[in-house]
Amino acid sequence: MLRNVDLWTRDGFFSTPDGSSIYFWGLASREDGKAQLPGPLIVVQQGDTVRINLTNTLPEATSLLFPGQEGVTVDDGTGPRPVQPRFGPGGVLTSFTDYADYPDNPMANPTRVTYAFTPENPGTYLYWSGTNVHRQVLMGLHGCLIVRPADYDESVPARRTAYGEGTGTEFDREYVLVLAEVDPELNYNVEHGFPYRVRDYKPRYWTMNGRCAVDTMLPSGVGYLPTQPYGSMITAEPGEKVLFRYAGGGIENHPLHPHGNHTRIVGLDGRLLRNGATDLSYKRFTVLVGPGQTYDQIFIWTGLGFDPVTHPIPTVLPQLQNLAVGHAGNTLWSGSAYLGLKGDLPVGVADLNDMGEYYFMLHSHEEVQITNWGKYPGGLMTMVAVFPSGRLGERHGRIPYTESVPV
Ligand SMILES: [Cu+2]
Repeated sequence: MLRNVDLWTRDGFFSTPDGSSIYFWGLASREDGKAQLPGPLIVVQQGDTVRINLTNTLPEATSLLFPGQEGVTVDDGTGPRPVQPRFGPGGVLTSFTDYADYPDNPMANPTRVTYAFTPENPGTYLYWSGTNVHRQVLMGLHGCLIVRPADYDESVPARRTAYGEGTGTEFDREYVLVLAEVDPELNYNVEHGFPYRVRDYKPRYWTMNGRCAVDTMLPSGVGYLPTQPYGSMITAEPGEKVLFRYAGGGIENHPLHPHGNHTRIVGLDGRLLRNGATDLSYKRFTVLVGPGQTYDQIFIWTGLGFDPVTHPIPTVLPQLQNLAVGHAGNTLWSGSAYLGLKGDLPVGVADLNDMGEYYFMLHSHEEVQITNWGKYPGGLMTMVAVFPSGRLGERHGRIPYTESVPV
């Protein structure tokens, strides 16, 4: 199937929970749309003909690279040709790939180019600018590309997989976490046309799907974060297979873990961890997501099936007076150690727990990365919420075929 994706580069501002509004460069999926951080999630299928139409409105040339895709072509109006690095006077590398020029360039090169490729392998990929990478990728020109396997069928559990039927990558829900960092000095200097030395790069904010905690836990598409549409809240029911797709969009390492749980890494950089019949998947607690890497993982929470009558937790549970609950005036704790039950909370503490669901953190273990300009909590942090069986509904953690419109 032909999949046509239109992208426009734009500038804009994004918000941080400590009240900052930061200039950035991003991609919009409509001509009159806002730039967004990260770029639009692109979902295609193995074997599709994918066409990415990039229109540049920024004050410098820009481009898109598709690491992991082969045979990428570019068409600037003169017919498709293989992408290649571009060199300026004196043989100086000016771009890792063919670019869309900036609108006011007196050379009058095209400001719109079309990249095309046929994804051969399912998995999770990144896309990002290949021009002035040290500035443009960090300014926000990066995003995630999901390639569904050729036999993907959301309505058939055996075919709702990351890598195809029989690969052990079935999932009930899936979540994408694109990780990056922000040095507001860079953004400020680009905004005002001031010089900036790359070696001075010092991030103060870390973003998960373009947001800093605690905004990461807000729903997708909230109106007060118009340039940061993607939430990172993870929800599941006991025993479900939850696919985590981590993608390293910045230039730092991000060591992520969900508290008290391992994940099984089934795919790395868009490749299934299997050699012939040999399963090479493995379990990890902390996953070090390097720049440009992607990790596909299956997470299963069982909770060991504890029940207050038939299968009690085999220890003496602390009593309320021995717990520190709700020092901020509210709590997500249910008051009970058992899933689906609620218990007493200290007087005056507001109860934010809905139905006895569990919450635990998923965060970076490089601890400066869980601050917003030095203030904890922030940055690369979100929550996993486990709901009682049958109570969550089907629509959480289902990524539709959005952004890439069939022609
Ligand atoms: Cu931790």
